[in-house]
Amino acid sequence: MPDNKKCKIVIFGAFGAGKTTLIKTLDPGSSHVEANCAGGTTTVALDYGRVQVNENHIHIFGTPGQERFEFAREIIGRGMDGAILLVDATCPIDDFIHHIYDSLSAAGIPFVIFLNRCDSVGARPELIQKEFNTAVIAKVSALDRNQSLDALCAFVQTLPPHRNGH
Ligand SMILES: Nc1nc2c(ncn2[C@@H]2O[C@H](COP(=O)(O)OP(=O)(O)OP(=O)(O)O)[C@@H](O)[C@H]2O)c(=O)[nH]1
Ligand SMILES: [Mg+2]
Repeated sequence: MPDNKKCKIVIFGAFGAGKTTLIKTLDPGSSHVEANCAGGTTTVALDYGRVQVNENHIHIFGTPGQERFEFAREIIGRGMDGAILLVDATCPIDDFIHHIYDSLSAAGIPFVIFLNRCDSVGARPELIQKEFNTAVIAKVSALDRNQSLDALCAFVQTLPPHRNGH
């Protein structure tokens, strides 16, 4: 990524996959619009955080994972330079994840799949990876800042020039 540039990255993924956690880890000063739900919180609007790497500003938006918030995902995604599809590596892939994958592919948005919760005993990233054998994939734990930051930076550096700066 060239110096002195900014880019918009949007994180998509299923309910509870770890999108908000990833943004909190990347930017401890990030902002979140959440509601209480059974045993925790759920995003009901969006997350926003910012990461600066050298002179480059990466603006990161998190989307709600509940299916009824499709309209919010559509709004938050406008003008994005790249996307992260965050997948819980402890659960099987479902139709919702395929829907996001297909939508990003059809729109020609550069995206990477982060296989999350790789710190958990039940994680099976290799099994999930097989379902997306044509996509760029990183194994992460959204609780681990170095891992998450490295994966984010590696992805942003792959963005074509017209998408990694304005
Ligand atoms: N062990 C482990 N727990 C995680 C990880 N990522 C997220 N979690 C936990 O998973 C729960 C849900 O995470 P969230 O970040 O709220 O998930 P979300 O994708 O934003 O969920 P929605 O906003 O409802 O779509 C929280 O209790 C997190 O602490 C991870 O990599 N490892
Ligand atoms: Mg969330």
